[in-house]
Amino acid sequence: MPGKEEYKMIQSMRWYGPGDPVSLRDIRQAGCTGIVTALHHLPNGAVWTPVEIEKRKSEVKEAGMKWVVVESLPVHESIKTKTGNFIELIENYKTSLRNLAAAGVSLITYNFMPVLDWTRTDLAFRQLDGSLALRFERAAFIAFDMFMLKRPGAQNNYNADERTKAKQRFENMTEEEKNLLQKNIIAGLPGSEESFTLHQFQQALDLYKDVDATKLRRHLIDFLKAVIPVAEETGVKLAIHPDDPPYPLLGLPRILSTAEDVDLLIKEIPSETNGLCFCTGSFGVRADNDLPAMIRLFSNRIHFLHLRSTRRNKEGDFYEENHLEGDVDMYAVIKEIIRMMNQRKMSIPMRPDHGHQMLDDLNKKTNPGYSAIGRLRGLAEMRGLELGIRRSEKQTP
Ligand code: DNO
Repeated sequence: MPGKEEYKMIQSMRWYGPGDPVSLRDIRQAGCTGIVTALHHLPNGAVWTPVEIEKRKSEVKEAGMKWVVVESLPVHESIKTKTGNFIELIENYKTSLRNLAAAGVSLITYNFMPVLDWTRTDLAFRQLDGSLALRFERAAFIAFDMFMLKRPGAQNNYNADERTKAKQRFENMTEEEKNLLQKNIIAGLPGSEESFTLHQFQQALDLYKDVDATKLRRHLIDFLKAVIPVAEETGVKLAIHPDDPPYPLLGLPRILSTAEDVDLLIKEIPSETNGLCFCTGSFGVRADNDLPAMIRLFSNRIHFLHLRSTRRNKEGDFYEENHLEGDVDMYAVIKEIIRMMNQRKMSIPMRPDHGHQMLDDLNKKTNPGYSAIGRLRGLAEMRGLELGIRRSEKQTP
């Protein structure tokens, strides 16, 4: 029986594959033993073959680490809308799960956000210390929606004050700023599976005109009912990533933003295989999401951890903070995680999610949010925090 102190967060980082400017060696030197990666070169919906999986697995192994989490095995838009060849796509998904399980890669992250994965308006929000953070600015986002995309009916999603601020914001933008904003929103952030032109983007949104939150939730449940038996049979765990940001955007439904949303999903599919990627940076944008309470509540379903912090303001904007600052109480979060791991007698993979672009990385081309040094800083801070909490708890009678 391992001792209590042996259940530790498995320190991991995301790696985008051989084209990632951050190397496996860099990640190893940051103190990681786990790699979170996906076969990004395969088109969304294609089967992940044993050959491709083995290739990635051995690259990671040769660097002295283990492929601990797949992020993401993407769910095709046709499965989300239940249109076109969705049945075949679900079969492909099952085959990929079987192939991954056979290779011993048994933790899979996915999301069910329509059209867009994570969304930010500004990828270089300068901090007082000169580092750059990712930011979501509500007025800029509404300006994009109403005056650049010109989405039919967009004005109905915002109140008068928001519309006025967005208009002013738009009128004060240079052409260059407009282009950048559009690119940031629809050209696909790293790890997003889709990338669009403005016209394609509106077409993608139109596919959801008859899909409201109830319907989307039903589609998620149907998808899970189809794949969970395969996951159970092969020992794979699924971990859904929450909506980022955790509220509807562009009139699209969002169904995994709150504790209530998670609860609904669990009630429908009680199997523990149906789990969560607990992302503090996504859930934490909402003041009504009590993160430590959610960890207690969903304890046995938290299969994977994304740890980072954000800071919000009254306007509905937020930016990504240093990992130990901002609105996420990382001390309380990690304390709960330690309690959860001890209770479940298992270690859970964690990645520092994003980090600021800083130091030497300011002179390099990096994947927004995924530069080496900012993530290393976050990881090191949280590693220390975990050790400190663990030690102090051991000393408490
Ligand atoms: C962003 C990531 C997301 C996440 C997907 C999971 O940094 O957390 O892109 O990988 O939503 O499917």
